[in-house]
Amino acid sequence: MKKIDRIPDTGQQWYKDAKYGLFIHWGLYAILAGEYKGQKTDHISEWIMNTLNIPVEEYEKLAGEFCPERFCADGLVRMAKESWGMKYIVFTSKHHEGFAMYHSKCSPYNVVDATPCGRDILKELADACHKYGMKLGLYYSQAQDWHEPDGYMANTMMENEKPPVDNDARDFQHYLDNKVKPQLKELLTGYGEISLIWFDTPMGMTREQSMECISLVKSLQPDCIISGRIGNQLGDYTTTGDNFIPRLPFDGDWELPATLNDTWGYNKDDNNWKEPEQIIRTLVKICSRGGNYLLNAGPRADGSIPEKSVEILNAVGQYLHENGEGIYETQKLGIYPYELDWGEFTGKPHRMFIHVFKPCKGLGMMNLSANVKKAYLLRDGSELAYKVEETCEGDSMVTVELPQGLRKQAYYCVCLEIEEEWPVFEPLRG
Ligand code: H79
Repeated sequence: MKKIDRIPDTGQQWYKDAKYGLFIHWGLYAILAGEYKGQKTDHISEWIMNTLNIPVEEYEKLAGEFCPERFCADGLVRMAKESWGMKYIVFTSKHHEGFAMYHSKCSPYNVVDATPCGRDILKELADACHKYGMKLGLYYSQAQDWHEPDGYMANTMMENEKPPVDNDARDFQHYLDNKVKPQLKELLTGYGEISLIWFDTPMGMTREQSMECISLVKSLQPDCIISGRIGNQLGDYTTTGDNFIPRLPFDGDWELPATLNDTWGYNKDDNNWKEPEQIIRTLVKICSRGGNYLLNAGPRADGSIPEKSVEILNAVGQYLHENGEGIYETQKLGIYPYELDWGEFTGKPHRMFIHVFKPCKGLGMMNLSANVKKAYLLRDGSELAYKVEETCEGDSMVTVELPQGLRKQAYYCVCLEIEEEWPVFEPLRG
């Protein structure tokens, strides 16, 4: 595939500053929770219609069971903001299954017209986001739509045998003109400010078709950001592979979409949860490399968030509550030449943040050259002693000294105020 040399830029300061957002995957797949007629899926659960080859007429019937009696948009948005420290939410307005989680006038296959609950879930969420000043983005599957004869469907390694789909035989333009564009128009005109559209899996979309979607979005809401997966390298930022962390600092705006366990949609049997510590370390790495972390929660069919997800996100939120200054609004740093087993750096002009993940006697940083003016514990501002020196080999070295109490702790952050705008990381030399 030809890659275009262009540094993607959203032009939106809120997005560059946000660093941490909540992805919400919710649709009819949550009712199945990873199991259909006694058969469990081994794969991401929102793909169950595809991987277990469930016929459209069968899958559609799930809508009749959708009953989100425990869903409270207000509570969820407040929790995401206040307890979890998230700055934006991206919600699945329509995933590959084709079901609209809002009141669509151009397809009756939606959460108001096709379910007994009759609630416009997106309206509830949008109202709560606007109330709490939470930026709202919408996931919209623009290419795959397994409910429509002309939408694409990825050919997968099937658990149930089925003939391959011939996507080339489908009238994709017809689907684009008659479902995607009218629905995008509804989403961007009926729910107030929409800050981002999260397109996904462009598959065979042409450059012109990607452009048609972009032009429509920008004509309705010019500040709305387009995700990297609109296709044809036309997005406003780079979306990394799902759960794939770039190893190095990466130019331009970018975002890592990630799961808390091994699925996006709810799966009752998936207990492979990441530890909060791992999430924190990943968040810090992403910040030091210049990106945003879009971390997923998959509500159950009744709208409740799995307790384990809440527990993990609360713990990460606690770290952010104390150390958020070293996360939000940070910018990409240069490449520090050593892999530290105890921590990781983030930075803002004239400030370097040392995130410490293990008990340490002191924080020694070789090949860091900076005129340090002050070192302090971020969570309470208490000053720490430090030394700026040269090693016997002639390398620069900054050491932050730690009081006894701190030496036993982990998951805290130290701020260095420095004279330079950015610290200099000296390369290794012979
Ligand atoms: O929305 C989430 C996923 O459903 C979606 N992107 C994130 C944000 C996504 N689309 N495609 N993929 C993820 C990757 C697809 C992987 C596949 Fe498979 C491998 C498709 C077929 C083989 C996993 C295994 C899904 C079905 C079988």
